[in-house]
Amino acid sequence: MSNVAYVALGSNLGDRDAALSRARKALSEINGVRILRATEIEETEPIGSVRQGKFLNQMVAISTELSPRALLAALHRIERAAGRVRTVRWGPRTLDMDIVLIEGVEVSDDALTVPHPELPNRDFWLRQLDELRGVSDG
Ligand code: A4P
Ligand code: MG
Repeated sequence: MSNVAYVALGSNLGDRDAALSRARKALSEINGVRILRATEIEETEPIGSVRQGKFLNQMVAISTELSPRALLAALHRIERAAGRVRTVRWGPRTLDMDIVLIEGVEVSDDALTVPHPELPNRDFWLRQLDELRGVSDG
């Protein structure tokens, strides 16, 4: 069985474009994951109280045969391979990958909340999600 999931990519340290492109490649190389579509890359002002540089953000739609938890573990491995070091929550990062939404799936436990709780607060996520789902605002 496969599900359609939406994964947000963000980077605000180092070569941000390269980080996103490596993330897409790594995603496509996960067993049981296929990239369906990707949005344009957008530069966004940092959200939250931490003073930091601008982000590049992008969202990809994937089909996945993994469980939500297995997908999260795979994303964490990719983040680690990108040299991500967790310091401050919501702070600067070479690569951040979040599960924004999985069609037809809700998860709420200590390690994973889907849909992502920040979705309603992030205009660019809402816009990118609409774009990937083919919703037009006309
Ligand atoms: N976790 C729970 N639910 C999820 C989910 N749906 N997707 C847990 C991914 N992870 C989820 O995340 C902490 C823990 O959240 C994970 O270990 C996982 O078990 P993290 O990536 O280690 O920490 P974080 O990213 O610093 O915190 P968090 O809460 O994930 O923050 P966000 O939402 O990732 O925000 N400004 C702009 N313009 N663009 C950005 O992309 N991103 C952030 C980080 C802040 N400001 C930003 C952006
Ligand atoms: Mg995160």
